[in-house]
Amino acid sequence: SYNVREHSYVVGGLGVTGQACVRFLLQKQATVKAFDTRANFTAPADLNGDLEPDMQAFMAEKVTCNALSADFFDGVDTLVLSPGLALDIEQVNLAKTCGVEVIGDVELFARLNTSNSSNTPAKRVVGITGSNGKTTVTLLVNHLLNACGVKSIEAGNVGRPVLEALESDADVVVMELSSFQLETTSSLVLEAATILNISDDHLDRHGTLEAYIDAKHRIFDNAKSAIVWRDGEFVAPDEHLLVEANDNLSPVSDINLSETPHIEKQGSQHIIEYGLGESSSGFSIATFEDDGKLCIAFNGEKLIALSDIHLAGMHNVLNIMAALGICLKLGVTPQAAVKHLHSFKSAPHRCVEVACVNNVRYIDDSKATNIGATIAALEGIGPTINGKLILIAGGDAKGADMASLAPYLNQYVFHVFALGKDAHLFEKSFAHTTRVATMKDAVKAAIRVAAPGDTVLLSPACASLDMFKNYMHRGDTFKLDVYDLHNISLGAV
Ligand code: UMA
Ligand code: ADP
Repeated sequence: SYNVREHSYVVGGLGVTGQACVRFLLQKQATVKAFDTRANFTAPADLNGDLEPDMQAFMAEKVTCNALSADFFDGVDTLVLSPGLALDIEQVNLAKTCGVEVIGDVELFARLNTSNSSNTPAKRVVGITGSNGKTTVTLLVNHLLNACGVKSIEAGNVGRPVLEALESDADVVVMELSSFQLETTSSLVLEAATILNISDDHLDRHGTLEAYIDAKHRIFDNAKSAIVWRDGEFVAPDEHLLVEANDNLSPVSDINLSETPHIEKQGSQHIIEYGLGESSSGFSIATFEDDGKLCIAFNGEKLIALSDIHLAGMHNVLNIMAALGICLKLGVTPQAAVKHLHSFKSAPHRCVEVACVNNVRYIDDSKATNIGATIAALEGIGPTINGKLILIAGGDAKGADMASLAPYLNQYVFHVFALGKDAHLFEKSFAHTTRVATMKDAVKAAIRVAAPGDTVLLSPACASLDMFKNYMHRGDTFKLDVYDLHNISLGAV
């Protein structure tokens, strides 16, 4: 079994992930030092409250922010790399040259999450990735499981480092996995895995869509089952195989398929499919004779009417189906889980109405950091409103081209006010675009154009980092500017 005391670690990057790794390894008395590539790095104490004394000492003595010396990795066998650091940076190259294994915190979790490495049984883990909807589905699964009496905790890209979840007393870990985390993970055993959808994102780091898809597909490598969107492109575990429940799980690559009858290909009962069309198996949309309403159905059986679902947009119906499928793989039936949908509160900055002034609605969808998310917002909101839709967008497009957004802008949007580094891409793709310098200018301009019945939507299709600390800061700035320009005090709404 894997014992951290038998290894010597370097932690690469000291953000949320890196600090959690250091804290964990110090607690387990492993040998560890760290580097951060930011020359001016100082431990952000406010991330975790005040740092404990051993962490403070570590930050003062064991962190290198300068170029690494040639002997930095002497005696080290494992580099635990943060997801924000690319695999091709010079520090990683040096590690590889020195024969050091490069893994992420999720891989460390995977190696430690075995029943024989401690007295507690391994936690059951489910994994959720995709370009959009990861956080929503992760939080929803966690909510439904807890509501149905399964002690679970959410972790990963959603914000809680996975090693914290390992130390928790939860029985189930619902893991949101980014493509960056999957790149450095190879032995994570999952009860259920899903790639919700794939659209262009993070091409600045992965280089090509293929490389991004490959990273996402690693989620199926040691998954026992998959939850698959029937109509989604690139989301099914095609050549990847699902491993049956087996006490002696080993990575798929080590298994000789012809001699291993317990491994089944796609199409087996280990796949649960879902989609918005009709189907007698898995999750589908159907009407039933009793009331004729459109409903989510499972194996042809009615679960809930769409009109009883409070999350906006058909993309959320897909998210709900995926979540119900994952819960089922943990033994919670869709019939039981669906009863707790209404008590789920969607996360902030995801298509949330933040104000309605003079009958103009202001919607914060700052979390739409790629084109796919903005399309979902336009398709979700566009058909439901009578007035004009005014869009505030722009930021860092991360190498994506706004051309694929153009048809949706043409169909639903009256005018775009474009912000940030890649504002020009909107001008190029949509004639009715005006560039603005700040969020306040964007809101001011939108107010000028808006009439009663109209909707002002912040759904940027871009990352926020060129102008804001993060997407939360961007969404909060939008809301504050809306309030400020209407002379509303924050306490009033
Ligand atoms: N950085 C450096 N040098 C370093 C370390 C970090 O320049 O040595 C920079 C990175 O390039 C990045 C930032 O600092 O711009 C943060 O990087 P990090 O690896 O330290 O990130 P963490 O603070 O550990 O947070 C990460 C995830 N962030 C990223 O993958 C960039 C968080 O997801 C996640 O919640 C957290 O681990 C806990 O698991 C955030 C995110 O934006 C929400 N994820 C991307 C997304 O959802 O699109 C992938
Ligand atoms: P992620 O964690 O993958 O970024 P979130 O749940 O935080 O996903 O949602 C991000 C953005 O994507 C929001 O703007 C949200 O409205 C939109 N979104 C959520 N689910 C989907 C989906 N299934 N398809 C497309 N867009 C979605």
